[in-house]
Amino acid sequence: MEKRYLRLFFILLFLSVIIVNGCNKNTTDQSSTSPQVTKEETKSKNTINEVTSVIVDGLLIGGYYQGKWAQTEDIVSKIKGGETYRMYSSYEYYGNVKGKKPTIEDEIGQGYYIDFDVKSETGSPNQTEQGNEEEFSSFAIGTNSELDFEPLIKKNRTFYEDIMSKYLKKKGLTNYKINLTQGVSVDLDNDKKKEHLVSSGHYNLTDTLGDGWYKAENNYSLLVLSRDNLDITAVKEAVLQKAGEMSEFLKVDQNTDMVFRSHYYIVGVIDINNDGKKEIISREEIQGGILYSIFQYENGTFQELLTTGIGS
Ligand SMILES: [Ca+2]
Ligand SMILES: [Ca+2]
Repeated sequence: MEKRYLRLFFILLFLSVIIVNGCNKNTTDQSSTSPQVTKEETKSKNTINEVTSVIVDGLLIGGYYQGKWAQTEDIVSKIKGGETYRMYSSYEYYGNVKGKKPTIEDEIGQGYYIDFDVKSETGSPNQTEQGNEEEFSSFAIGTNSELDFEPLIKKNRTFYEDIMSKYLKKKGLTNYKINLTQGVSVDLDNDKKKEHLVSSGHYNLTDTLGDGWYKAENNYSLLVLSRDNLDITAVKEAVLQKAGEMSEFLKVDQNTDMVFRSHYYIVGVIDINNDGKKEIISREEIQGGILYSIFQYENGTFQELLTTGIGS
């Protein structure tokens, strides 16, 4: 874990240098790149991007290739180094950089990581982000095209807690505590109205069964969607199952309902493959690993396009 946070720190450091250099912060990423990025770009070779790769927190999570969503293993050999990447946080477009050839590294688990061809010489992380450190993710899309990027915005905490509270009440889960992981608002379907995505999870330490499992009663993780004048719906829920064959290992009765602890974060909303429909990149933190997913939201439903995980 530590190494990953070190990497995140350096990404933050690098991003802060770009911010300091005065990159424009437009909704669509047609703004010019910072002087520093341009300087670095001239040193590296230019490679036309063969795939539209998606990198979150330095990890290659997959991409879009020949008209289809593709897993990391299917595209990694197409990335030669020298490709162009558009760098973002959940809230801002930062500018373009060049990426190096992916290398296998063992952080939380083995994965392909891409380093970017930018040096950060001075400066300290600049807390211009609206999110707290835990929520912060940077991502990069490897493409030569301009993309439609939709920055997340945050309303006050109570607004999102109310949404979660309504959902839990509707489900009859009155004893469940609200413990907000993230609340963001963003237009997912280009109708000019913002949808609200709220994640919450609460686990009583006394209910732990070990290895990420908890007794199901009163413990939960949820990612829900709220739209004006419509029902609040669940997008993702923690894995729920009976102990079954695992009961011996977890020292519980076979019929014990248990839930696998997870925490959901929305990383960013952007039209990765330039088809006019925005994708949602999410991160799910679980025991010993992270799952990254790309969704599409259309006609009121979510469709999972790609999921990749790393971990032990
Ligand atoms: Ca909308
Ligand atoms: Ca799209």
